[in-house]
Amino acid sequence: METALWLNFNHDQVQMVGISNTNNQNIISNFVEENGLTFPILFDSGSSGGVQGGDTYDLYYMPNDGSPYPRDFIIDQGGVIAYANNEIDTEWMLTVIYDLLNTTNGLVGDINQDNIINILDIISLINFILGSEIPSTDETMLSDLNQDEIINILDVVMLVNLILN
Ligand SMILES: [Ca+2]
Ligand SMILES: [Ca+2]
Repeated sequence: METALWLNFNHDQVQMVGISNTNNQNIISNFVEENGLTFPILFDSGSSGGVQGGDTYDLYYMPNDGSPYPRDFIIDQGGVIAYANNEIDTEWMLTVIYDLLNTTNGLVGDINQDNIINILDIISLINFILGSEIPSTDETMLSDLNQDEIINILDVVMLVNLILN
């Protein structure tokens, strides 16, 4: 989550928050430290301070189900839930995020704009990075996969992952 989602995207484009099911600061701090997290963690109010969770946890808790409550959500630009899952599925989350970004930006990663993301787009991207081709304004936007306003090897890595997935 930290590296695949939070660190990969410009935070103007994609915001990520964790929601703790406890208000026990020691438990939260240990979790943050163990996992090297840098995204904000929110409290679930109403927690007793143990690990039983607070008001929101209680609302969504489903006893006797495999996993007791949905853990991961993606909320779109209009405030509508676009994804909810009770198991971690980073690849699926990335696909949903790209779909949401693409509704306003064109097909990010499709640098030659032929509606397919494939090896030809990787070749164009590498040529831009090496300076052997100069990208147009559109191509610059489509080449910046992680939306950090720099075109570099990180965008190549994301494009390769997008094609392989
Ligand atoms: Ca293409
Ligand atoms: Ca970039």
